[in-house]
Amino acid sequence: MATEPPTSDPAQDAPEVTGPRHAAAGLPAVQRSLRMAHRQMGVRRTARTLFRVNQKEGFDCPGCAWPEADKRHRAEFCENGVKAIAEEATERRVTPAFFAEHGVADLAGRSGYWLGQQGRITHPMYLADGATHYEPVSWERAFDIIAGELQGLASPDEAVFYTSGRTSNEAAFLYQLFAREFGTNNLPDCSNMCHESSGSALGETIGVGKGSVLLEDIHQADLIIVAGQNPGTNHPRMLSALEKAKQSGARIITVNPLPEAGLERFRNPQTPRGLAGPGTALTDLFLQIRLGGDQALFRALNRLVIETEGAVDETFVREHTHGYEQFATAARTADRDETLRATGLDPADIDRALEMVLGSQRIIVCWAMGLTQHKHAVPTIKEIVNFLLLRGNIGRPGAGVCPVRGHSNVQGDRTMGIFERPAPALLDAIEREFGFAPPREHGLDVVRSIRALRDGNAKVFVAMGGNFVSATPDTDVTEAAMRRARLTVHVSTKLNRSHVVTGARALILPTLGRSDRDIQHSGPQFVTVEDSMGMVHASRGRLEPASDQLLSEPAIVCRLARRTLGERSSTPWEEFEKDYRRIRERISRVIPGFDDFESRVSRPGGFALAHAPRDERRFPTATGKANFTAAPVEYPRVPEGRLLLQTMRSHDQYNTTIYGLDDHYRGIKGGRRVVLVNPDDARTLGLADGDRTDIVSEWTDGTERRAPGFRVVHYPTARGCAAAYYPETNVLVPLDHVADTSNTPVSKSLVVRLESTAP
Ligand SMILES: Nc1nc2c(c(=O)[nH]1)N[C@H]1C(S)=C(S)[C@@H](COP(=O)(O)OP(=O)(O)OC[C@H]3O[C@@H](n4cnc5c(=O)[nH]c(N)nc54)[C@H](O)[C@@H]3O)O[C@H]1N2
Ligand SMILES: Nc1nc2c(c(=O)[nH]1)N[C@H]1C(S)=C(S)[C@@H](COP(=O)(O)OP(=O)(O)OC[C@H]3O[C@@H](n4cnc5c(=O)[nH]c(N)nc54)[C@H](O)[C@@H]3O)O[C@H]1N2
Ligand SMILES: [Mo]
Repeated sequence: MATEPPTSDPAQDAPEVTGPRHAAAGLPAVQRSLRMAHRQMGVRRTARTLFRVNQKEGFDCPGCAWPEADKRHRAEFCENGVKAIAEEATERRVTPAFFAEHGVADLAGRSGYWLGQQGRITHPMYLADGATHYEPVSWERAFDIIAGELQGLASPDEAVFYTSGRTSNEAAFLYQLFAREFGTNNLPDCSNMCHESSGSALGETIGVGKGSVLLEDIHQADLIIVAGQNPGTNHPRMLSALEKAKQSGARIITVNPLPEAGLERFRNPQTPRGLAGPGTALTDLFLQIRLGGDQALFRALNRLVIETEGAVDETFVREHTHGYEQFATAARTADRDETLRATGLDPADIDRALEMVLGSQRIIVCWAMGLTQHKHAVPTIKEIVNFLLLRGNIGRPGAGVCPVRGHSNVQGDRTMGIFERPAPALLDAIEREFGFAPPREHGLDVVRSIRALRDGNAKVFVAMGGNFVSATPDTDVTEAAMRRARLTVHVSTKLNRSHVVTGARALILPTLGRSDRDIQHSGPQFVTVEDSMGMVHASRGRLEPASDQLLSEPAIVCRLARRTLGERSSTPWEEFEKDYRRIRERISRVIPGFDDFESRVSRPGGFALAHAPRDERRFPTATGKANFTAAPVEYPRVPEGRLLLQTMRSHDQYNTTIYGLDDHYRGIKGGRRVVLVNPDDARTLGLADGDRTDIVSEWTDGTERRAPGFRVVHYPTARGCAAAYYPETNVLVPLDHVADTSNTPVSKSLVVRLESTAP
């Protein structure tokens, strides 16, 4: 039976439930975030910091990847961005004295929330083989330890280099360069658990694995479909863009099993009407879909479009697409009863959606984890591409695909070559520029890395940011896998569970965050990032770092590379560390689209990367056209007496970082161990609101996994569906249950039963 990682403290978990809200943001949101900022940073530091967020001369918000508008407000941040910044710019410190007081066993018994609340890590720390406590270590010695372990491996492929999505372009470029010069493509990243399905689907169908819209397109669309995304919590600045679109006449369809407050109504704190008045109603049509029903929904809409005289943009289809006939044949067989079973929707809702689609000239579909973390995520997103292609909604203003990315630079990290399956063209460019032969075999993604660690095939694990053991599936398996490593290394800003579930030896390397000043030999440095819409811009931190022992991420990679590769490498690591312009020079020669990088990124606001489908309706796919695809429709089947569970974020967390215990818009406070169940399902299952249950996931291979001690909350989610927070429920997700093609863990569709326990 699975045990529970102490992400939230079961003993102290006492959720109070007041029911869902129906509007987001407004003055209370600003007040909530300022209270937290004052607690972490004090009043003066708060004011100094917040007015630099997302300004042209300031730093990029470490919150989400939503782009900044060209015309900036004085306060270009949101409630949850403020929380992300307060977490990073906190004045609390985790010092060597802290580690002397708290041994690893002690820390391993603390909740993730508690660990995060202790503050910024100030010194490099080392956990020796068999030691009970981390001890301070010099940077020199830390790099010696890592280099020693790496050099001792039988093959470079026994090392794994993970990246989380806050890492800057400069650091990411150096990190992949180092891994490849060392000799491996084992570069898993958080994308593997996030938008990998989007990249897979878009790459094959439109030829570019990124979204095809800019912020202006959102403002100009006349229909925006938001499917599987909760922007009120996870991309709050997106609500301003949706509001603006509405004010120009756009309509919004929301597709979600949950009624999310942020999509119902938005009170924009930057306008008088939003601050004190009623705000703007956003959603015109709410399709309360069953988990995993989206492919069936879009297939049904596609059939209806095809069958409507004159609805297909035939010129576009003829000139720019491939595979229409085959797709249309498959779509015509879409079965109405099956659609209703898969989606749980009312036929009238589908008709109303069709009417809105046919009445619109410029359609954008936005999505996030609600679509990407399913077994059939890739075909689902391909069906959305089919949907947009049918009416020519890719490659013109106000229309396109809009996967909304998570981490603030997760898209940029991929652009810089953080990918376990690099394109040959990237490797050729690296070889030309740096004169070594990078490995050509594909490396390990997240799930495969865990298997390799579990099976003893990977022995050294290095993480550039993130919290690998808490973010990944099958917590028990993953933790056991990590403990088999010889050495685990984390480049981190804050303490987390991955620092206490370690290999035989472990290192914590403390680094600068986005808001911190970065001064190197040639003077103050800036780094660059790419947002969800392919805009690249500079980010300059100004705060005094948490201690004089911190090194920047680029500096850490450069020193590690020099120490590990030694004479073998002719890469000028020392020059790179001294002056990040030298890194950007190389990026401009290796990564397509970055010509003249330094001067373009020095312009206020930065520049937009080219995107062939968006800019010129050119589709660089295998067929040279945009591809229709005709995958069979799939949806999760749920046996009698079982529910389908999604694992999602509360309003008060950033992935595995728990800010607090207030999921404000869902009206759940003071605890996180809740399972949201439709009241009708709950009655059928004999579960009263407030009952205690274990959540048990059941898999076709006959295995079960258990997360104990959840409070049942009657909540208006779609019938047959349930919801609980991540990462408490990651124990329930089996390592081997992943999306086809993208290999992303299926965190949004777990078949579960709820087992009542004594009150
Ligand atoms: N404040 C804050 N901001 C964040 C993050 C954070 O943790 N906190 N995380 C960042 C990261 S890395 C990411 S990837 C993004 C995540 O942003 P989201 O994807 O918005 O995050 P989730 O909480 O996973 O929410 C999934 C949403 O999809 C819905 N959903 C679930 N399953 C389905 C389905 O089968 N079909 C449909 N149509 N809907 C479904 C859920 O009800 C929920 O509204 O946010 C980023 N921004
Ligand atoms: N069940 C379930 N599992 C999921 C998901 C889900 O919806 N459900 N979502 C998945 C998704 S979308 C994602 S993206 C992953 C997230 O996986 P990760 O990216 O690995 O996790 P985070 O919680 O974002 O990482 C937080 C840690 O990053 C470090 N950090 C913060 N800022 C910096 C910085 O500037 N530099 C460095 N070096 N370190 C920094 C801090 O030490 C902090 O503790 O989780 C995935 N896991
Ligand atoms: Mo993500």
